[in-house]
Amino acid sequence: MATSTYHPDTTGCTGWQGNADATPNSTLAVSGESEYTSGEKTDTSSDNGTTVSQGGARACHRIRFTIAEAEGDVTQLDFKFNADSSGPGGVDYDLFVYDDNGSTWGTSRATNTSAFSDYDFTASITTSVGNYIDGSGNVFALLMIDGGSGKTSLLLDLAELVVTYTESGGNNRNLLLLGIG
Ligand SMILES: [Ca+2]
Ligand SMILES: [Ca+2]
Repeated sequence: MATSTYHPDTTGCTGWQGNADATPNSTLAVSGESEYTSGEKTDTSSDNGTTVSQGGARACHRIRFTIAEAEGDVTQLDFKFNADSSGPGGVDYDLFVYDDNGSTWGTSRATNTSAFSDYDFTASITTSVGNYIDGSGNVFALLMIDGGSGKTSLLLDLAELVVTYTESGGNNRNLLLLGIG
């Protein structure tokens, strides 16, 4: 097993900020979203207190991790989103991962219902991992305020995906050893 780590500023990856119309369902994109600038990709690629802020109702950050590993080699996806909030609590902050096979964001994988200054949203996928990787190697995750309060902002500090995979060549190496034997 080996791992690779991806952030919005990793080659091929990017993010968007916007305001969802509702709890995400089947639509991959969020209405009114705008893609991160290169500076915003950098700002969301390390947990250093430099954030990208999105305000308004159902503020959200949608990240596309484009992974280099072959889908069939991937055994686990581990997400970590570190964020700050401003304004009152009492709303849900939710992390979603897009199921490309079912064309749905599904249910929240990590939740915080209070205002917070520094919080890690984490989620791990260990079964049917290929369902979450599309035909172009894209994995999508979304952190959003799942509520109506426009007085709260969602400040994304870090978006990270760690991909665990079987190293290619393993089977070939075994065949080679059989050949020597
Ligand atoms: Ca932080
Ligand atoms: Ca940051």
